[in-house]
Amino acid sequence: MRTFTASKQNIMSKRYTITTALPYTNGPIHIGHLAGVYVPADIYARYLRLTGNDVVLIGGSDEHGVPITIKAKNEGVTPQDIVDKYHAIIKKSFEDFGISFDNYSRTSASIHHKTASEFFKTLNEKGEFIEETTEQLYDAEANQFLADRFVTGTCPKCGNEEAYGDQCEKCGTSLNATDLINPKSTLTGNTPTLKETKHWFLPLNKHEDFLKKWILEGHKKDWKPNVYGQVKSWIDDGLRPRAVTRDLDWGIPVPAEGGEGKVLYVWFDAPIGYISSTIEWAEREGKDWEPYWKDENTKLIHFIGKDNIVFHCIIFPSMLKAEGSYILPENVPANEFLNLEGNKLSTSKNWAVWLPEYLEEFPDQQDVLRYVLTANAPETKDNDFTWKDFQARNNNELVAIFGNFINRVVVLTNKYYDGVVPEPNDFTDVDLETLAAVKAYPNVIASSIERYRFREAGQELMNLARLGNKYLADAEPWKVIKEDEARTKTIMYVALQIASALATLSEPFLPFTSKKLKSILKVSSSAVENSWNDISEKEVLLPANHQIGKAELLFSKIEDKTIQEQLDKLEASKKANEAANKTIEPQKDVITFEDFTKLDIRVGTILEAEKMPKTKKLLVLKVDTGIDTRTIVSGIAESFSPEEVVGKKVTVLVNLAPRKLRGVESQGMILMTETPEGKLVFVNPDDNDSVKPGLQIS
Ligand code: B3M
Ligand code: ZN
Repeated sequence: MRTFTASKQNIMSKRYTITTALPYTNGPIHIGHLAGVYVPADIYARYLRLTGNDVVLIGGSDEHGVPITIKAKNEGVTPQDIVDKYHAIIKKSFEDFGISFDNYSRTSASIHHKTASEFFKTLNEKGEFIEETTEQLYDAEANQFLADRFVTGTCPKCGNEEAYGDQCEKCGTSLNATDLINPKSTLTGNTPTLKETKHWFLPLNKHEDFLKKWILEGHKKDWKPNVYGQVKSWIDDGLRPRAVTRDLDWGIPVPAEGGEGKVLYVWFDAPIGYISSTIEWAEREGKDWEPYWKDENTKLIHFIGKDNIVFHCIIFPSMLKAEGSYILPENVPANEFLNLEGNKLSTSKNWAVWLPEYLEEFPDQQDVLRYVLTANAPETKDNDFTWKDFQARNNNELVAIFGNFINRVVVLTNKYYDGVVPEPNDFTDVDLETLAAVKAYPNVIASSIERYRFREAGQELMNLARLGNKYLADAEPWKVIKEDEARTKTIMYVALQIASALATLSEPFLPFTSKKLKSILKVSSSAVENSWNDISEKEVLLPANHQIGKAELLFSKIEDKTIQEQLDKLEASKKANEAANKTIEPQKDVITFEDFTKLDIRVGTILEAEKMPKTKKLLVLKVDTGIDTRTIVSGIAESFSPEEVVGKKVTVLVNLAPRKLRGVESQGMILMTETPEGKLVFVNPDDNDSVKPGLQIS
């Protein structure tokens, strides 16, 4: 490990390399990605920049791995087509939501292939791998070795029957495919055979002592319990060699003799993507990348979801340690999972709020989602996103507290003083206490951020807005102005100081709102634009005689109708899933031909229809059966209105024993079927004119 001379910047500033999990480019990203990884990482990076640190926030697309090849195969395109499409969509989503990456790269980039290949070669030349020919799962029909998502089976640790060849997503255990119980190929459904193949293995067991000392002793206090606990259980279970190559054709070719037809395991190459993205950034900015990865004074922080803990706390650090010249992560503040309306977010079941769709339905309201996802972040346990809570936090906090306070301050300053910050007169004790309280907020919020408690930090920001709102409501300048001009000037001056503090301190959480508020207050990139530390250090945040701008709404109320539309969308997804997963009823017991001839099934025409009073499901029909016109009660009211069915030719079982339904005698049955989405459909006879009521169906 090298030590680099402190940069010219204020030596109080530290250097931070902040990485964010590289999303797989096999689909768009959703609210779970933002909540779990990217909003917290962005809050952290923005805060550190605002407090004068040297920060690089690194991201990129994870473009290798089996999920991408499966999607390409399903869509009849190449893996490169898939990654090109979704890399662009994901990169745009991050930009749209203000995730302030210094660089967002991709692992199909040549800089990454070069960096990962060199990393592998260095370890190989140092003898850090075990080269071994072993029996691996093989699907003869698909002529494909089965690893990662090409095979599923039962997890030997937790019994999850949908574990993958490299990881069980339920308990997080990392697996070798041959560990799976009852493995099944996801390509053909076949039970795999075993076939010999050579791979390179990283002997994690060799790094066990180092990991125990570095993590179990060294980070017991500062790593989150959910992270420390998972790592401890893996180490206690005993670490084993893990294959770092695969028999695949999509990925980074293995740069070693005997590596033909093999690629680096995606979880070997992807974390190196953090390094290659940093190199790409440094080359573009004319900087030296090495201090960000090799200076022991640099703090390396990995933001990830809990399913990536083993790769970031055990495998990647073992790789870095084996290579020998890199620093190790200072912290890995992994979040748990975010659920949606009580169910797990699922790409395959379309049970998600996709970021591109959110922006279509809530244009320019990125900060609302950032705020709500921060307020509900799954920091210590899985948490649930509900649209009702989204609406409540927007309307009751962002609109009613933050937005209302700012709007009042700006409207009244324009109304009373044409937008000019008034000269204050004597401060009361309440004024002085309020100004003192404002000065405390930078450290209060910082303390939460620096402990990765972003929910807490976001609520402290809202408490500052509450302070302003209460101060103004208690001071009632709109009344005081009638008797005491001098007092009103002081009240508005104090309120404007609070508004100015909110403009600065909101930036990590609400970057779009912060920018808008700075523009309203006319402080953007001017002498009166305050840094984070200014808020607690400067006596005056917004000086008298400064001219502010006109009022603009920062947030808008979200109506019930808008929320209902979102809930209806999810309901439709649920029905589509049920449809997709609906099992076909097994055949009933066999009947004889004689049994069948007992059924008298005729063509009928519905002549009249009306809703059965006090029920949602029943229609009372008048049906011309060709034999007679009779009443038939049918449970189709939730699928059809009376108007829709009058005149329809239908299939009628006419010799069904009459029965009373809600006091009405029903003399027969209209034959229907139900679609997987739960919609009833008539079993219609051929609709040509010669088909008349009374014709027998047999
Ligand atoms: N591509 C994302 C995931 O597991 C995975 C992260 C890689 S970070 C190096 O969902
Ligand atoms: Zn498991």
